[in-house]
Amino acid sequence: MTQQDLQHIAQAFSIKGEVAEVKPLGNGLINTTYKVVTTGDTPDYVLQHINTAIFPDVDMLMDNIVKVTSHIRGKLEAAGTADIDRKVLEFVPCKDGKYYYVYDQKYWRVMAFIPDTVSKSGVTPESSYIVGETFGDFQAKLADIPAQLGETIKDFHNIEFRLQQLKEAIAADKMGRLAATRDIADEIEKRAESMTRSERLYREGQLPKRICHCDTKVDNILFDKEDNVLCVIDLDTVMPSFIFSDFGDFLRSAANTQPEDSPEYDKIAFRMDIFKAFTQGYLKTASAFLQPIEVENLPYAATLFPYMQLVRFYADYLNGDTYYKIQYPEHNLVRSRNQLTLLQRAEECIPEMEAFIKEQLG
Ligand code: GN1
Ligand code: MG
Repeated sequence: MTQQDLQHIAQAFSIKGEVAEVKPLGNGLINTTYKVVTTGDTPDYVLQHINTAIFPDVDMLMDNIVKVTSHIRGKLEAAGTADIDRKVLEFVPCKDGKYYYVYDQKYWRVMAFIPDTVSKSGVTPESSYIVGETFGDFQAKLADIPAQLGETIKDFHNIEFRLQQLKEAIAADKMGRLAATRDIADEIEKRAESMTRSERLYREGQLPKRICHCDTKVDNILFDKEDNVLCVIDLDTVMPSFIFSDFGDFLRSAANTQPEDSPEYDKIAFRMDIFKAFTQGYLKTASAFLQPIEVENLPYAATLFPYMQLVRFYADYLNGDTYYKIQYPEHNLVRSRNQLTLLQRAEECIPEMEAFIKEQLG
């Protein structure tokens, strides 16, 4: 893309002011991001190329995002919140009213740039508390959204679907990798009944789906320079799911003492200090809307996500590594054994998790 192309794309949106320059911004792994600098004192913008290999339905994607950001904005306005433009993302439509622009067969979108922000990464009990509080608040604000949202990645966190994919991978055993790793298949099978309970409860009408973020981590929060939370970002995976998605997937990565592809399985522990800090923050903002069945199943959620990731990594290993990028031939096998170990360590903590939640709710 030349500078001229990028400026042309930016001008297709209803932005204020004249574009002076479009320059690279950040280092996202999925979408490519630029900053649109305007001349004079008009606001700046963020221009993003949408990765349609992962998010093929751009109409659904942008429709979800606009519904969610508008609903949150309405809540902030009703509460008389100050500085609303810093507390929720604002997407800018094109001159034809659509929230994306197609150029050279690529899909682009624009949002307002929020100046003077700080991003964080890494895991501490303090940051985990903030992540819990912030994403609990995000779910709380969206708990009464009247609009229907679509699944931007269909069946993304549906464990029955993931087990079905694994079943097919086992039946095909394309690479002949099953025999030597059968212990993993057995560990998965032995838990299949108990791990699919969320989907059963949903079918029985006992467990709701709500609007979840589905990529809960501190990197997806913008802070101001005084370390106050401004807003949640990276809304592509915002979709209907069980609240377990935001709760469990955060802990899957944050509470593991090792990276998810570490082969040092004996060093893997489930960090209860992270669980406690995160859960405390989460319950502070989410307990007002959570139903008892959701709260009761939070420890289950903490085991469901290592389990689901185990199923996904192992299926990909059996299929010949077609989904997750690998650096060496056994990479997905190592990831699988890592997640299996994390699952076992998390299972051992369930009584302590239950006691902690009970204590929190008094
Ligand atoms: C993928 O691309 P990344 O790392 O943000 C995957 C997640 C998995 C994660 C495991 C769209 O996320 O669901 O938990 O890898 N995202 C997709 O590392 O499949
Ligand atoms: Mg991600």
